[in-house]
Amino acid sequence: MQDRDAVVIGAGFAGMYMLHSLRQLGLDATVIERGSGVGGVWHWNRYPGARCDVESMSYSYSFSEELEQEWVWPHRYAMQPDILRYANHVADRFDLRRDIVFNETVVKAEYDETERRWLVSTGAGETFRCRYLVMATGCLSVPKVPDLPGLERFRGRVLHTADWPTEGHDFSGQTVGLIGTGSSGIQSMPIIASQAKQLTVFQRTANYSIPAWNGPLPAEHEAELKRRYRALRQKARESYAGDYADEYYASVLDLSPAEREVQFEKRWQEGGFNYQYAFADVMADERANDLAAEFVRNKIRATVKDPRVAEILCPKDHPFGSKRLCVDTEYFETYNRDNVTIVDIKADPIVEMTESGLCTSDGEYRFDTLVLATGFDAMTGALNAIDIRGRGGALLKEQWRDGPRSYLGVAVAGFPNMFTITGPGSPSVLANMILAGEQHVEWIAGFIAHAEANGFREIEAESEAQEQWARAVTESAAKTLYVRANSWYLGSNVPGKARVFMPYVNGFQVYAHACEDVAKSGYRGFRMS
Ligand code: NA7
Repeated sequence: MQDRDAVVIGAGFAGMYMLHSLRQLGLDATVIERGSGVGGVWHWNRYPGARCDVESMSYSYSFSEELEQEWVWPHRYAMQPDILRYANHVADRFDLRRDIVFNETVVKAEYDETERRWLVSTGAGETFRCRYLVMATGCLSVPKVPDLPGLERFRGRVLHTADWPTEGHDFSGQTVGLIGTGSSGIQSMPIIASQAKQLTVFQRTANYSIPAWNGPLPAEHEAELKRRYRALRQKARESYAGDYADEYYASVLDLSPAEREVQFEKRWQEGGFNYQYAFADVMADERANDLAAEFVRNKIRATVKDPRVAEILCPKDHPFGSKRLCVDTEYFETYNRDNVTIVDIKADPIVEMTESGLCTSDGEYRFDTLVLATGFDAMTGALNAIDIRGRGGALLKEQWRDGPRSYLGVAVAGFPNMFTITGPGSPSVLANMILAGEQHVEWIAGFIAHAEANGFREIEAESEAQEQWARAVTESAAKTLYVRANSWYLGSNVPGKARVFMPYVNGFQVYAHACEDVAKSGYRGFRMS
């Protein structure tokens, strides 16, 4: 048994900063990480084309001015190897590794009410006892493998984008099947197609995607951003998506048809998420959403030469942005290659896997390698994978059977001294994840400092505050078009998972102010003893 002031689970960006912040409070903390290195999602998702959809100058830590000034991002949007290099640099620069235990999976965390301590056990049989437990387990860290009948029969190689082999995989000369056309499928597909002899994409739902227009970050532009970094970071903290690029332009419906086309085209040419976030009514009004969606569909029709393929690729059964928007590099263009085929598996469903490929109702498709870009058990998957037992031995997973409930996305009633970073009920997955993580870490560290200074041994969300927050999360989502898709935001991508909208949709800035207010009020909604 090892005693610590705090245990943090997960050494992604949130976990690393949490460790740094706990040290600054003078606390003795250990991070337990199941992977062999830091970086979390960027450690596992090594598939070709993996890239961040938030610009790199924004998707980076803001807590250290020296760090943000010295680090050089080579591209406008950072590729996975660069982000992982950055994570490793941070771990070294702040000497974090000495307090991180790698290659250990936490299987159980149990609250001892008498001692007011958490007992955290790993699969290797190690137990840590601590006063504070911080779950930095990530929102997209449990890959989802689809239940394909006969998958075990397939003789070729199966790769999941979120569990990519460290040594990589060369598709040269291979025939490849790809299932999944979310962000991971859309990012990896053009690169797989450029290497493979033949690629067949099995698409269940067509997705909206905006070009990234990625490229080298010009040195003068970088220098200019670095000069204005403080102001830009502040702007990001006051924005909906936690990104300094985020700016409300206008309501789509207030624009004349001609002006609308100009504005859609402008955002399209800028690339990335701003196409969604620049317009105030796109996620709130169906008519505005339809116009934004049709503009994207027309771009697809203008890009993909075969009209039949273009129509398969045009999303029609969910509102624009209601599934996480994708940001691509030549995704639609790649369907013009001779070695790429698309199969619409909604029209022609997969029946079973075979030894050499898969069968749909139309016949067999053969391939050497199957790539699963089939997503994650998002937001609650990693928390529910651990046997977390709070007051009275209550199991978190059981408590969340009908959907997760938390106070501010950081704390759960009945689970004292435990915090969740970017947990369900927070806006993190709709925002810049590094900034969202920083905001949580700073708030949690502030609360812990408050508890330490006042001699509180137990701090816990009150059920009533939690219920109020959970209601606000659900009710605000219900007013938007986000709830109109079968997305991972709603848990509907995982069979049997409760259909509850998990992120807080009112914006990062509104959320951060709510957290600040709670802190300023002396932590309203928490019981402290
Ligand atoms: P996503 O966005 O959840 O996409 C998963 C894709 O896999 C999506 O197209 C799914 O179709 C498809 N899928 C999942 N299960 C199946 C089965 N059983 N059969 C066929 N197709 C299936 O995951 P990503 O990894 O791409 O991205 C996750 C997040 O990472 C992303 O949102 C960003 O935040 C970064 P469906 O739409 O469910 O019909």
